[in-house]
Amino acid sequence: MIAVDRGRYRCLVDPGTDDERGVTAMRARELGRKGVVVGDRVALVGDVSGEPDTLARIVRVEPRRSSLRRTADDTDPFERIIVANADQLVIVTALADPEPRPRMIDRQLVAAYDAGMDPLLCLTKADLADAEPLVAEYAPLGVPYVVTRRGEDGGLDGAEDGGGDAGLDELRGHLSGRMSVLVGHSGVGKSTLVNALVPDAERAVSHVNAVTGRGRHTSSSAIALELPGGDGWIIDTPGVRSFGLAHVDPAHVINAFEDLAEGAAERCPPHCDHLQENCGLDAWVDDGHASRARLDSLRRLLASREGEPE
Ligand SMILES: Nc1nc2c(ncn2[C@@H]2O[C@H](COP(=O)(O)OP(=O)(O)OP(=O)(O)O)[C@@H](O)[C@H]2O)c(=O)[nH]1
Ligand SMILES: [Mg+2]
Ligand SMILES: [Zn+2]
Repeated sequence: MIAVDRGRYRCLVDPGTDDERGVTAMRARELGRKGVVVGDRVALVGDVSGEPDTLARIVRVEPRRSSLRRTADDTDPFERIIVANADQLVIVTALADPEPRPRMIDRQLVAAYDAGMDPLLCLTKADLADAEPLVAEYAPLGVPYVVTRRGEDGGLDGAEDGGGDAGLDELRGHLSGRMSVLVGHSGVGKSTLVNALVPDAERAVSHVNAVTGRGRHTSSSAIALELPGGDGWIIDTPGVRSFGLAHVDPAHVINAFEDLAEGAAERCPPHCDHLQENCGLDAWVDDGHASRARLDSLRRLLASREGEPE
């Protein structure tokens, strides 16, 4: 399923074959309360010809390989699945307009680790501010990153003139052959990236308010688009204000840190949240098994689950 609009689900049937076609479907009653989200693999019955004015029915949702979830805030027990079956979470952050918010990045990293997705940091608008300070802050985490900018010709990272688009090319390399989902605050440039990557995407992008520099939630629903040459999929999502993490299990987060997970298994008391005095990871680091910067970063991520959501 690649897009949903007012109860109508757009599905791609027989992808990659000569019979590939878009089919519009509705939920069948037998689905019950089960949600269908972008990225889901579904079974269709009824008219699956894809002809105009035809409507198929979704009767089953296949088990998900991954689900990206968030809650409205940290106390909200009701979690929403945003996207299913994605391999990679591209955390899009503008270097300016809007200002980067490291706490939001941290929370999205936690969501990626919890979902078992590979995170990628995408720092946009490098034409407005230097990427170096933010890159340095995230270096201990070892999260891969790319930096993009608008070139003088108005194209993203000089993509328009066929030169100087190193950042965009690097991004293409990371996206190749997988299903990736772009997340981030409104106005950071997610749809702009999608338009640069998928020539006929025609995603609406905001006209930034010159006073606030803020986008106005231009994209209103998630959509999956195939990259040129069938080289993977990219999912554009609407900007979110917060990324509630009520559902996250800290054990999933530490499992993303191999060097520290081993120490936690050996040295920590049961159910350690790794934030208290009796945590065994300080000694693990003192003994030279991992760096202090790594532990500090892990603790910052774990702590990002506490307090006010951003
Ligand atoms: N200077 C500069 N502006 C950019 C860059 N990338 C995007 N923008 C601008 O930022 C504004 C917001 O871009 P969008 O692509 O609509 O942002 P979005 O993340 O899709 O926003 P939502 O759909 O609201 O979540 C637009 O005016 C873009 O032209 C960049 O690299 N440099
Ligand atoms: Mg958008
Ligand atoms: Zn511990």
